[in-house]
Amino acid sequence: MKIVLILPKSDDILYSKIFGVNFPPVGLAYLSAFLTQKGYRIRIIDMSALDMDLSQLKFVLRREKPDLVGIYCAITRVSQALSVARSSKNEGLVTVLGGPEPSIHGEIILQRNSYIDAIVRGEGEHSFLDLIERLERGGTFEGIKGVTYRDGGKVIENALRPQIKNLDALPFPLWHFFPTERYRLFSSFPLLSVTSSRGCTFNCSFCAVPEMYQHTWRCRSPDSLADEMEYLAEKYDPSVVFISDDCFMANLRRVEKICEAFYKRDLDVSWACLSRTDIPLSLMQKMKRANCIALFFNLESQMINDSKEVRAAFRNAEKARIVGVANFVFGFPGETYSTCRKYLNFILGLDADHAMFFRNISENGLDTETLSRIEWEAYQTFYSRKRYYLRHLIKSIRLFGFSKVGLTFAIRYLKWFNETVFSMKHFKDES
Ligand code: B12
Ligand code: SF4
Repeated sequence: MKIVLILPKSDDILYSKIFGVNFPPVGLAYLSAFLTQKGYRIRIIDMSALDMDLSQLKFVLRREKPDLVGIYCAITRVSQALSVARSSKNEGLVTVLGGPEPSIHGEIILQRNSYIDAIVRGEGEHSFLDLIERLERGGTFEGIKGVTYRDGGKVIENALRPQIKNLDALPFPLWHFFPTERYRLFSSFPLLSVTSSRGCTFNCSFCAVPEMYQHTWRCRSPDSLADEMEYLAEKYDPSVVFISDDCFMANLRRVEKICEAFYKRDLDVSWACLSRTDIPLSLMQKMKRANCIALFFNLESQMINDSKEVRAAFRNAEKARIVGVANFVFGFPGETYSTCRKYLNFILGLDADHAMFFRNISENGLDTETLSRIEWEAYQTFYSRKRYYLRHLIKSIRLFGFSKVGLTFAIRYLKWFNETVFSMKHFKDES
């Protein structure tokens, strides 16, 4: 059976334009490595990175002649994923959706869109494999754990699938099947991703992760992660590897062990991860020693009330010579334009090296127009501060001086930084 896995385009996301970033679809990468190991021929179509439209997709599908199309879908890709599914069905193919959005809204998606045959909920590897094998035998999807499917006019949600116990057993992604030349940060640094754990035991109301992973958190061993980093460094030589976990910092002792494993092997690859703010300086220093170059601190509006911890996190990152990035999502229910401005002022006072602002589009929060306005204003205000500009320039030169990235990259980064800051200023002048 021939299978095509597709990453549809995303809604317009400002951060990807500003930071010149295309994240590699690491979920599809693990899924395809697993299916390849089981003997299947997988073709990847990253429509997002390739900027491919539906007519080009149709052409590729006709050329490839797959039997089955699997489509990744998160909230920022829903309309594009549905269009891809419709086009695939028009080509007479079996269409299956996976990823966070169908994992939590599978039934509704199937009820409303008759061109989708099935949805794989949560972790994809075993459920998708079972579904493929069932198709090969000409059977229905009845009873396949983790799958929601259509049976005539009815939508049937099969039971949950027990999760993979040993994540170390999963094969490493085969990135040469992906358009890796398009996965870049600041438009020039080759970027790849790994995951070291899955799930989260917290229960934030806006988040899809707890339901996707049945309120559990599982992790790989530090050695398994170090093996994958070594493999990536040798085979693909990325400038940065992003650890794309739901909750990488769930267990700080484990993070420490991971750093020790990286350090022992003298891994020549820089990495970055999402982080909470209550990380001690000693751990950040260990992370730096293990080549961590950036921490993306997930900030929440409530943190403004306890700003001491947040300020300390950025101060410590600076002491450890790690780039501190403020990650902030605007527009949760109850927020207004003026509360968002208050959050922004708080972020401006943090001495963050960079800031990534997102819009909450998953709930009935702020309207799109206000969200767009605050998002732009946030980037513009953050990057057009004179004091920030000078400080960051000096800091970057110091950081590059100590890091393993080459002179060419340092120059490209500073070029990006300069252009970004000036384009923000330009925007401000115009408005
Ligand atoms: C890292 C991350 C980011 C990073 C990088 C994003 C990237 N593109 O890599 C940053 C910080 C930039 C980011 C930004 C945002 N993110 Co984000 N992000 C994540 C996070 C924590 C990890 C994603 C990941 O790599 N997972 C690891 C891989 C292994 O898992 P996976 O992709 O889910 O794949 C597995 C299964 O889903 C399944 N599967 C996947 N595809 C398919 C396809 C088929 C056919 C099948 C059968 C199975 C299958 O099999 C895979 C292997 O088991 C997820 C949480 C999550 N678990 O999805 C949130 C998440 C995807 N983000 C989310 C959101 C909302 C956002 C933002 C809009 C900001 C916000 N919070 O409002 C922005 C913008 C999104 C964008 N367009 O990029 C939501 C999406 C919600 C939803 N209902 O879809 C999530 C789920 C978190 C949440 N709060 O609920 N994000
Ligand atoms: S801590 Fe992060 S991953 Fe866990 S439920 Fe909250 S937002 Fe989701």
